[in-house]
Amino acid sequence: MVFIKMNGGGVLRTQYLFFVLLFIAGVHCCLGQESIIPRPNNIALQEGSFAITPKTVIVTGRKTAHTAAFLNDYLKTRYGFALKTVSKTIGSNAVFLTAADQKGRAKEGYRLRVGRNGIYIEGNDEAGCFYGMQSLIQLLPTDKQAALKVPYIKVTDAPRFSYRGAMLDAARHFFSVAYTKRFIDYLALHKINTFHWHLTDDQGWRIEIKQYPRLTAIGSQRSGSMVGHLNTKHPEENRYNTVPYGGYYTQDEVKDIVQYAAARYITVIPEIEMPGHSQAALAAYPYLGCTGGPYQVSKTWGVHTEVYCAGNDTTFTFLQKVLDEVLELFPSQYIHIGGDECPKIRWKSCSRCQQRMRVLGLNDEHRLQVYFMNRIGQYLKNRGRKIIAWDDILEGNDHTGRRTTTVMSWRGDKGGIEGARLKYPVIMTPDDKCYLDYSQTKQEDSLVIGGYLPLDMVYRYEPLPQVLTPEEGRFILGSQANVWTEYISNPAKLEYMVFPRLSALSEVLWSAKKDRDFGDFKKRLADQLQRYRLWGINYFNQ
Ligand code: TNX
Repeated sequence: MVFIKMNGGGVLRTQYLFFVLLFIAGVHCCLGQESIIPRPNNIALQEGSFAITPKTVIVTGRKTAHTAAFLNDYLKTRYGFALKTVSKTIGSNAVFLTAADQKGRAKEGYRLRVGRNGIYIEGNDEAGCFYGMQSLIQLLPTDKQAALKVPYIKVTDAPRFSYRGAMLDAARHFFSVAYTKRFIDYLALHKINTFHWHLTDDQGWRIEIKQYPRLTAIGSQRSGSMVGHLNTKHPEENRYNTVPYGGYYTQDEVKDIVQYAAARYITVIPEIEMPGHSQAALAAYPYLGCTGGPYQVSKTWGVHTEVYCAGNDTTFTFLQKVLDEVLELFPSQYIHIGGDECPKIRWKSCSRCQQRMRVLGLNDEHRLQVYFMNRIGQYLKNRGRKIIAWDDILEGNDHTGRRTTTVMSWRGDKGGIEGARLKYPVIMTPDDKCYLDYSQTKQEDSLVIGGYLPLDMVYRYEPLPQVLTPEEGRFILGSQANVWTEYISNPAKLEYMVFPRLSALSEVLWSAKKDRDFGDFKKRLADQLQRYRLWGINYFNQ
């Protein structure tokens, strides 16, 4: 554009300027800039660089095998060659990987040193070594053809929060096994350590349960999907297509994904929603609802009236058997049991629910939900697991019981603040700061759910609310990006919504608060976007 508008002299001047800029960029590069995201705690750049060539070896052992494998896979797919792995070497043309497991050192922390004698990554534990390798990856050129020169550098680093999550809603739209793995890779590249997998909802049940085959035979399929936005005020205006939509993960696929994530130090937490957001399960087994149905796997987004019957013991038998299978597949300490947005309309007019309330002396339906969640929570606790639930779990609760639930605060910070004050462990996922299904631009062409959450707002998000005392603040385990997929039907759109906002959140979660600086982040982001190109991510360009 600039060239077309200018006269001849203008073109010359522009060319001159171009070379000056190129020169500055060259100097900039040779002085050894780095652009690691999330920002490490300490970095010291030195003059000189180490070249990784096909002759370089990786010195690795049992504890660092996953790290070596990821690095080699990365080098192979991005630069076309992998390195030989050895258990020791006397040479210095090597990447030395160690995982110390020393008590007293910061969990997931690492030291990375690049110098004349090789590249050394010392993890405080296995995961730490993996994260050191992630930082090393970000020191490599983003040009596939360039020599793999790594600047001499010393990095010491450890994360600020122990829970660094991302949630993907696979229920509203289904993402293939292959793509889900890719998504997990992207999380690893951002030093995220938890993948919260939203597997069931009104619009689809996505996990095979052998004892209840109709959950997938019926519950994973819907007869169409919404076209355009959900209109809650005028439901008669909602429009739908008639394209059958469905998909689910077999148990073998689930195991494969859990293992794939584990090799990247990512824990997969499954979410099995209850008592609301359960219409797909009711469509499969109508006896689980208060009215007995018939029900359909929903085509409409939003909150649904039909929920599991809380008065029927069969509901609990069903959920317990489902969870038995889920526990076999997911070794995670936590199981997410939902608990959000459960209308009480059906319970109010259900004789069995009302009977249960009378017997237990519960004076309203919120209490019945507390009973519901506690009963399942106890079942899981007896099997050595802990539950996570959305902040709705705090409603109607007298908080006399033990704090076995971790609260996921989604309706702003409110639930998290209340939860921490009541001494519940808390994960912060406030919708206005962490919902990556919200629009990142004021002029969004594509369909989005609403809400405005630009990059800098994510970056400036502080998971530790100021109003909490240090004592209360200790209950905040970390934070998580949530990606609900009502209006995200394919990987390209998903990536457009998630990146680069996940870069911003990764820094919120990992880096020291005092080092957070949006201007500095933006500078490093330019390189990160180049890396996104290298990784094939369809990111949103500001
Ligand atoms: C509310 S966040 C929900 C989800 C929707 C989301 C849309 C939460 C616990 N429940 O079911 O997908 O809003 O942003």
